Amino acid sequence: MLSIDIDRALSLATDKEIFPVIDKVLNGERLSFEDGVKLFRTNDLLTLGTLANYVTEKKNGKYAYFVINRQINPTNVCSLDCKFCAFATMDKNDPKAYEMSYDEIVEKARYAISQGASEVHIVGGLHPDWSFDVYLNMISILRKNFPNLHIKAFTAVEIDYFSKLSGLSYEEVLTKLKEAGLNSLPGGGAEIFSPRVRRIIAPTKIGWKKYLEIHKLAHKLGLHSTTTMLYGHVETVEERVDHMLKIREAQDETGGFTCFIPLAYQPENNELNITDHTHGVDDLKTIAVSRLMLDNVPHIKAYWVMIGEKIAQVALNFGADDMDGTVMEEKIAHFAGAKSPTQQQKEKLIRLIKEAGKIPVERDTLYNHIRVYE
Ligand code: V47
Repeated sequence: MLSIDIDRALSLATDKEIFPVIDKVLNGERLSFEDGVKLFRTNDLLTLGTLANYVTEKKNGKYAYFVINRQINPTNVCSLDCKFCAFATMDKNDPKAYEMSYDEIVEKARYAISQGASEVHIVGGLHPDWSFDVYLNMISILRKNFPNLHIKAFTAVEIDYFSKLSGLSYEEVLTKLKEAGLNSLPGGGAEIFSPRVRRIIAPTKIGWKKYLEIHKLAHKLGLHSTTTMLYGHVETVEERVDHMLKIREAQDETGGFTCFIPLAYQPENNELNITDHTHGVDDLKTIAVSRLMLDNVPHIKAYWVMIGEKIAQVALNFGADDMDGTVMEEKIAHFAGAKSPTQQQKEKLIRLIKEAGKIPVERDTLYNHIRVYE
């Protein structure tokens, strides 16, 4: 049951430019590239939010999800040279370089499980001295120790690297990882698909075609994945909409993406000359437009780490229905100046969701309900 009287809510809309887009959404029609750009350009933020919230509630009712999870970043030594990244170093002798042992990784996972975690989310650098087997064994060892833990690990960028290291095809790499115990892929590495932007911010990273090829292949092998978009740097709104449409097209083919996560760019300690964080209006618009454009992606995540708890909470009425989770040890955004905490208590997530007027649901990685906090 929708809690919104949508006609009454939308009777207050002020921007004539988006009236036809509103009609399309209410009629369940798919939005075009031009519609997405208009939505980004509107100043009628409340109408945009109302419309996105309407779509969210049609898909997920009043549920808003969180997961008890832990991020583990096994190394920050990386052979890529992404200009926005403050986490990685190319030099393994850099004082900030680190490598975790298998024991350390297992202990981190063990602690997470003792705190109720159902998921570990593992991503890290493309270490020039590690073979594919080093990464593969990481998964086998975790699986041996924790038979029920959901292991969400390795972005498409890492999968491409493993393929280069091992001489195996993407399909063979994914199959080996799956056999070792991998359950799903995280969405990192997407950045912005536009080749123009990639040349500036991530010149040595794989392009969008390979990123989506790997995700689609993973889906065909029975692995689900999430997908992301890094915004708030040198991209245009047109490039954001184009990024969303490419994801929508891939999702039409496989249906394997569970969630879309807009990642707000954090500007510190990196080589891009941008000094400002994203602001609230842009964060909320990006969440709302994502919800409206990606009609075939079940969930939209307001990642509190990058947009802060306050905007993430408001985003739950602007199209988001997920806050990610407890995270326990966040490095990537915090090395780059994120102002949020590095971890979150479950109780706090429940409170943020309840205050937003939604029903908190502890989920597993695939959005099965673990506990509903009515
Ligand atoms: O791929 C790196 C981004 C990503 C910065 O799949 C930055 O559920 C902002 O993908 N400012 C890793 N972002 C994090 C990620 C993620 C996070 C939470 C959930 C999921 C999921 C995925 O972080 C990287 C890159 O796109 N990133 N540096 C920065 N300065």
